[in-house]
Amino acid sequence: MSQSQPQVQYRDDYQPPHYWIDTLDLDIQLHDSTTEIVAISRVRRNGDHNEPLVLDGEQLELLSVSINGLETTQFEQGAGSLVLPQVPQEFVLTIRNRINPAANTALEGLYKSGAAFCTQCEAQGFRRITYYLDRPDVLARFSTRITADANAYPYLLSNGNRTGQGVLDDGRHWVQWQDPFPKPAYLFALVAGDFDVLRDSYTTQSGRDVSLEIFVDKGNLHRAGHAMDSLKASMRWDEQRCNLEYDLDIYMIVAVDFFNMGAMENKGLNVFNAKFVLADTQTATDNDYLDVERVIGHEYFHNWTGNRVTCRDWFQLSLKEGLTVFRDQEFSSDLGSRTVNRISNVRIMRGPQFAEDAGPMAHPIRPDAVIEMNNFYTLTVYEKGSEVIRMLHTLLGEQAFQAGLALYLQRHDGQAATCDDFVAAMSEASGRDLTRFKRWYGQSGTPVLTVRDEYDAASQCYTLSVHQHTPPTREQPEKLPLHIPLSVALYTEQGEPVSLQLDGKPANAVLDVLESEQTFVFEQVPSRPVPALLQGFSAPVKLDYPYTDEQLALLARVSLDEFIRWDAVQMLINNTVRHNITLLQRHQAPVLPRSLLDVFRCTLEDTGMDRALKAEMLTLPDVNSLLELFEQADIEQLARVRHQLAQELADSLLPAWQQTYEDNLTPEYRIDHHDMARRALKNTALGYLALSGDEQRVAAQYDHADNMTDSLGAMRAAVRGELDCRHRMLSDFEQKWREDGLVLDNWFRLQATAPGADTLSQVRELMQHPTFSLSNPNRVRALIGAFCQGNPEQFHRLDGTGYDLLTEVLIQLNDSNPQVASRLLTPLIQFGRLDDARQSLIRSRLQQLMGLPDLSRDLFEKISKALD
Ligand code: B3K
Ligand code: ZN
Repeated sequence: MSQSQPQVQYRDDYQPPHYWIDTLDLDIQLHDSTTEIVAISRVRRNGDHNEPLVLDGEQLELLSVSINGLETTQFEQGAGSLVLPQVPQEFVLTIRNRINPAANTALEGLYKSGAAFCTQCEAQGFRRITYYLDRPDVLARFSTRITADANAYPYLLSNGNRTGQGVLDDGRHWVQWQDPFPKPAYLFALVAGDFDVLRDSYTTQSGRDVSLEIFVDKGNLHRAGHAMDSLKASMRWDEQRCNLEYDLDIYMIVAVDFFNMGAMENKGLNVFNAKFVLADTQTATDNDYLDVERVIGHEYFHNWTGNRVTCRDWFQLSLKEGLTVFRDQEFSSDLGSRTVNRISNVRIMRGPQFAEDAGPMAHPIRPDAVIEMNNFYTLTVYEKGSEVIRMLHTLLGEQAFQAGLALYLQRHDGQAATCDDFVAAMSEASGRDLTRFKRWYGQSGTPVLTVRDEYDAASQCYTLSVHQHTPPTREQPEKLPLHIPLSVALYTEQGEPVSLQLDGKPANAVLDVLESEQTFVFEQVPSRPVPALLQGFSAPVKLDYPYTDEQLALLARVSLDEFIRWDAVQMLINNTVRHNITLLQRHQAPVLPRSLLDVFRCTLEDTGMDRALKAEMLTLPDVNSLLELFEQADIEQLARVRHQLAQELADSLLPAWQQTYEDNLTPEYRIDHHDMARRALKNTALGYLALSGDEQRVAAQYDHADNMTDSLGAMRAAVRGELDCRHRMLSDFEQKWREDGLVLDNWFRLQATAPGADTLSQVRELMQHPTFSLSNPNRVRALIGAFCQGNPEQFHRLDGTGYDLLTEVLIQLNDSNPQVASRLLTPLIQFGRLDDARQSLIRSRLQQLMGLPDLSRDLFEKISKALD
C-alpha cells in the first residue's frame, strides 16, 4: 500500500447524521465520458450543533456549490468528501459535478454496460454520482430528470413514476421521474438505453393495477417470459403468505450484461445481471429457470424487507439480506420441492459458509468492524443470516413469526431500522424471551453440537446429553452458549417412530438448547432408539453423534423428515471418505462399505421417492465440503478418494444406473417440477454411467438433446468421465453458441472444472478466447472463479501454478474492478485446512499482492487478515 492504511469503521461508533436531506432533485445530462449532474437537496440540521456538513463523494469533478441559490467557495474537498463548515439551519444545496461513466470499470455508481447506461449504488456507489450523505439512514424523496440522445437512448428510466417527458431541438430528449417513497441513496437507479420491452400487468389483492415492464437487449424478448411469470408469482406469494402488497404503479426490471453480482432491488427499478432474467428452453437449464425465479423473488421481496424498512447502518445488512433470503427460500420451497431446496441451502452452509466461518474473514451476521462494506455481502450475512431467521421461525411457528414480521414492518415503515428492532418485534408479537437467541447476531463461528445418549431399559428412559461449543474465530476468541433449536425424532430399530414424552408430557420435536451442557430425558421409550438429530437442519451447526453405519442406513430408509434421509446418506459418505483417507495413507486399497452400497441401491430402486430428492441422495459432496470434515487434509488425497468412491459406485451399480437412466427419459421437453426432477435423476445416472465408460449413451444424449439441461448434462458427464467424445462435444458447443455469452459461460465453466493435469493450461488458453474478457464479471466468474473455487485439485497444485494464475488475474482486477477481485480471492485466503506446503505457497502470493502499489481497500482488508 502506498497511501495510508485504510480506516476501520466500528458498529459501536454509530452516530445519527448531523443533517437530514428531505428531498433530492437530480438533473442528469448523459454523455459517455462527460455526464453532468445537478443535485439540489433540501438540507436540515439534525439537532442543535455547529458541526460542518460533510458529504461523501469519490471520483467526481466538482463544478460548483451553491447555498440557497448563491454560489459559494466556502467548502473544502477532502479525499472522498466535501466539507461545508458554515451552513444555515435549513437550506437548499445545489451541487454541480461531472463524471466519466465510460471509464468506470469498477461497475459502481453510473457506468456503461455495453451500449446502455446503468447504475449500481449499493453499498456506497451513489457517492460516485454526486456529493451526498451516502448512508442508509438518510432518507429523501427523489426526483430525477434524465436527458440523453434520443436515438441511442430511447428509454430513460429511474425510480418511481414517470411524471413528464419531452423532446429537445438537438436530438436529445428527457424524462422526469418522481419517487413518492423516501429512500436512502443506495436504492437510487438510472438506466438509459435501447431495449426490447416485455409488458404485462398485475392486479394487487386490494385491486390496484400495476404495470410490469422487463427491459432486455434487442432480440431477447422471447427470453423474458419466465422472468415475468416469476415476478407475478412473487407478487402473489408475498400477498398470500405475508400479506404484503406492492406499492407503486409500475415495476421495472432491466437486464444488463455487465454486473458485479446477481441483481439489485432499487425502488421500482431493479437492475439485473442478464443471467437472472433471460431464459428459454434452448439456452437455459432447469437450474437456470429456478435461479431466475429465486432472484426475481428475492429482489421483489426487498420492496418491503429492505426498501420500505431499510437498514440504519451497513452493519445491519443482514436485517434486510438474511430476512429476504429466508423469504426467497420459502418462496422457492412453496412453489417447488421443500426438501430439495433445503438440501441446496444446506450444501451452501456446510461448504462455503462453514469455510468462511472458519477462515480469516469470519464475522457475525451483524459484523462489528468493516474496512470495505462490499466485502460483507457474504455467505455469512446472507445465508447464515437466513438460517438465523429460520431458527426464529422454527421457535415461534408460522403464525407468531408472521405476526412479528407484520409488527416490525408496521412499526418501522419508512424508517431505517436495526437487527435489535427486528428481534424486539418478534419477541413482542410472540411473547418469547429472545435474549439468548440474540447472541446469534453478535457471535461468529460454527457451533459444534456434541450429542451422546444413554438408554435405561428398566425405566424405559432415553437420555440425550447435549454439549455445545463454538471454536474461537480470528476476531473473537471468547464464545458464549447460544439458543439452538434442536429438532429431534426417535425411531425404533425396526424403523417405527417413537412418540416423544418429556417431564410426563407429550413433547415437541424441537428442543431448546440454551446451555453449554444440557440433558433431555425422554420417557416411555420402549427400546433403545435411533435418534434423528437436527431434522431439517434446524440450526447452522456441526453435529457430532457417533452414528453407526447401520443406524444411518436405517434413517436413510425410514426417516419421516426427508432432509434426514438425505443427511444420513451424507454422513455415511463422510464416514467412508474418512476411512478411505486413512487407508490411503497406509497404502491400502479403498473400500466401499456394504451399508453405503445398499443405501444407494435401495434409493435407486425406491419407486415412491421424489426423483429430485433421489438425485440429491445419489450425489456425492464436493471436495471443498469434504475438506470441512478435517482439521487439516491433503486436497489431492481427498479428490482421489472422492473419485475412487464415485467410480466404485458407478461400477458396482451399473445395471441400476442404466435402468434409472432409461426410466427417466422425458419424451418431450416441459418445464415443470415433475420433468425437472426426471432430468435431474437421469443426468445424475448419466454421470455415473460416464465413469463406467458408457460413451454411447452420453454421446446419444448430447446429439439428440432438445434442451440445455440435457446438452450440458451429457457434456458434463463426458468431461468429468474424461470420455473421448468430450472433444467433439466441446467444439460443437462452441461453434453453436459462440455468440451467446451466457450460454458459453457453461462451456468455460465445464472446462475450468475438468479433471486432469492439463486443465490449468487449458484455462490459460481459454483466457485468450475471443469472447473472454476480464472486464465482464460473468466471464471472469465462469472461467477463473470456476477454476479456483470449483476445481480444488488443480487450483491447489503443488507446483503453485494455480496460485500464480489467480495472483496474475487479481493484480489486473485490483485496478479495474476491486469488487470482483475481492470475491475471486476467497480460495486464496481460506487455507487453514491445507497442508503446510500449500499454505506457504499461498502466503508468498498473498505477500506479493500486499506489496502492490495501489492495493484496493477490498483486497487489503482480506489479505491483511489472512496474513495476520
Ligand atoms: N442488495 C444487493 C446486493 C448489493 C451488493 C453490493 N456490493 C442485491 C441483493 O442482495 O438483493
Ligand atoms: Zn438481497
